[in-house]
Amino acid sequence: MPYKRITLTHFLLEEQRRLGGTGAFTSLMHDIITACKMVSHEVNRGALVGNHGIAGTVNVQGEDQKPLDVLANDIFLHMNALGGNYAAMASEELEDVHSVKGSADGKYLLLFDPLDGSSNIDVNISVGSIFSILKLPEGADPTSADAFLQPGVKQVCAGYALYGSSTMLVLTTGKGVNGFTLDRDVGMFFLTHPDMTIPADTKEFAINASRARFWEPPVKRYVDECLAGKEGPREKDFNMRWIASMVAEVHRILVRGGVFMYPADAENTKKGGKLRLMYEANPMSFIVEQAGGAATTGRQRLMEVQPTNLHQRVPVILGSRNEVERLEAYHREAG
Ligand code: AHM
Ligand code: MG
Repeated sequence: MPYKRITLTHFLLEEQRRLGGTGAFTSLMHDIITACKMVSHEVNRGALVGNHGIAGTVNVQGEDQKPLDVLANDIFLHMNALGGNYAAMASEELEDVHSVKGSADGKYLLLFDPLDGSSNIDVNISVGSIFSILKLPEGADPTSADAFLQPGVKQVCAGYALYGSSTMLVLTTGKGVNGFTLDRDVGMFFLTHPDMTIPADTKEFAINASRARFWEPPVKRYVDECLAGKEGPREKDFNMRWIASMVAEVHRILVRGGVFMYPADAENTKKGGKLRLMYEANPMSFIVEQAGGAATTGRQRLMEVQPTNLHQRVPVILGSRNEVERLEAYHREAG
């Protein structure tokens, strides 16, 4: 059989040739890939090098930081500053915009969650990194958060790295979604999941059911109908999953379909929801839409939400198109 493996580097160079790019984008992707490989290495070494437990610091969200939250954030900041492609960066772990010194020519803005699902680190369950790339608007000041406050439809690239039983990098530049698996011995990502697509229908949903007492009527109706199975109005049995690691949930949905919900509820609605719009919901929505799925707050397409704050939270419902549309209809009917 002829040898056919394609590296992520070759894949990006091919894209660059196709789009007639200058190489800036390929170089910037390289920095992200290196950062993800380094974080993967640290996640993998875990307790051997003291990467478990808590760091003793609290981030801008008021959450206890884990040593790996801090380390992954430092790796992302350092590796992505080296190429000079970014004018500035923003992270879940930093209150303010991080300006990149000496990058007067940087034309892009990088947003990231360096280690999502970090409550799973100590129990050795999958975590991931999420990133979103925006263009620096003409004349905008990259040291101000205002430059970043662009709706998700403006993203030029989004992706995630999943540190699971294998490490994967999944990516979109607005022309479909492709998945790459890290070969640790070679030190390279190889294309293993070309043209990932989400089936329109599903029999699997994901929600943190411990919050059921706070749910709004449309979410409660949807889940009750799923739980009623074959005898209920949906006339089929549903399965349920909750990993508490959004990267792993979205990856499952890309591979076999499903719907993921972290909706607004009576307890989190004052804060706007649980998940962060700019570096969690938007990049995942871009990927999900590019794979043929849909992403909504329940009342609005997620990527059309106009951000007003770097760390703004938002309700998230995403995955198989027909289920997401059903949830939107339930929200409309509820008023
Ligand atoms: P984090 O960025 O602090 O890790 O929080 C985001 C995570 C998501 O990955 C996941 O979907 C959610 O929080 C789980 O929340 P909960 O613990 O309420 O189930
Ligand atoms: Mg997160």
